[in-house]
Amino acid sequence: MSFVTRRLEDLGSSHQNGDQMDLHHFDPETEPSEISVFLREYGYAVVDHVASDELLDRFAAEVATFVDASDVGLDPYDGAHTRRTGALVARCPASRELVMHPTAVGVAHEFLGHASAVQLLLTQLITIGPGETAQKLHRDQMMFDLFPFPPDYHVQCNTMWALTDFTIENGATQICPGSSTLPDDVAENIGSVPVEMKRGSVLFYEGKVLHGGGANVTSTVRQGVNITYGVGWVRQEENQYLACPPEIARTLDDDLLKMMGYQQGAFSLGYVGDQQDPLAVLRGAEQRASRVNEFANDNEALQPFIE
Ligand SMILES: O=C(O)CCC(=O)C(=O)O
Repeated sequence: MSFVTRRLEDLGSSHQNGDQMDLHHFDPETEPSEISVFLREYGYAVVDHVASDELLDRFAAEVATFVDASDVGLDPYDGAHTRRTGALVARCPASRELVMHPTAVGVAHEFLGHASAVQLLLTQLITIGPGETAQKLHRDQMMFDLFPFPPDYHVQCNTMWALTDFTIENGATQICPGSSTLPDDVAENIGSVPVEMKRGSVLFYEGKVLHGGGANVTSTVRQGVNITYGVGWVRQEENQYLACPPEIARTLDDDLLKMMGYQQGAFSLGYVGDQQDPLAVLRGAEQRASRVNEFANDNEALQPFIE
């Protein structure tokens, strides 16, 4: 029996019984490779207790005034009671530790290992307020102009860090496990499951899985730090070069800058001017960008182009 058929039968029977499907949770010591395998099969993975209270308290203090100044959404998709606060790398130094957290970066590299480079696509604190209704379920990869990526080509690897506890009542992300390869009409009918998790836990989900923010029927907010990663050759959802101005970018370390896009996205993508390396240019140095022959060392498919 195929995975999809098995999944549909599981989901069908659990819904008929009125039961809610249990989501699998990993412990924080789990190897990124194991999390990535699960993510590939089910479209999501939850890892408990990854970020410390100390880090999240620092982040919450740094972001608070920006949240107050963020507008609620203008349409049902963004949410009339939901505030989205971006540019986190520039505004909140603590967010840099989340962006570069070894668990997140490890899973992103495992999951997107088919690409020459992995880059940051988005940083956004999503604050779902009381009275918010459920967001329409969607697949994030649709943002790439609805390009029909092949079923086995993953373009992104997303994280949602719980800054508050995520509960069914306060708007926990809703996910349809196993929906990634199903046609929309079938996937929409299998139902979604709320990703309940404690503050400091992180939900991984990929670009093909149906998901959406939940309804908040409590009197308090649900806050999730959405940090997404993608293959190096696509346009970033949040423009990192402008969201983080060069004077702040120059104070950041190389690994974070490379993740933000100050690297080549593939063998001829992202150079500056006369084929200069973007990180070197930011630092005021001169260095030729890598050419196809250097990328060919790691990619056999490029060999014919250098022979
Ligand atoms: O806030 C959430 O739980 C999910 C949000 C989401 O999927 C989106 O805004 O695209």
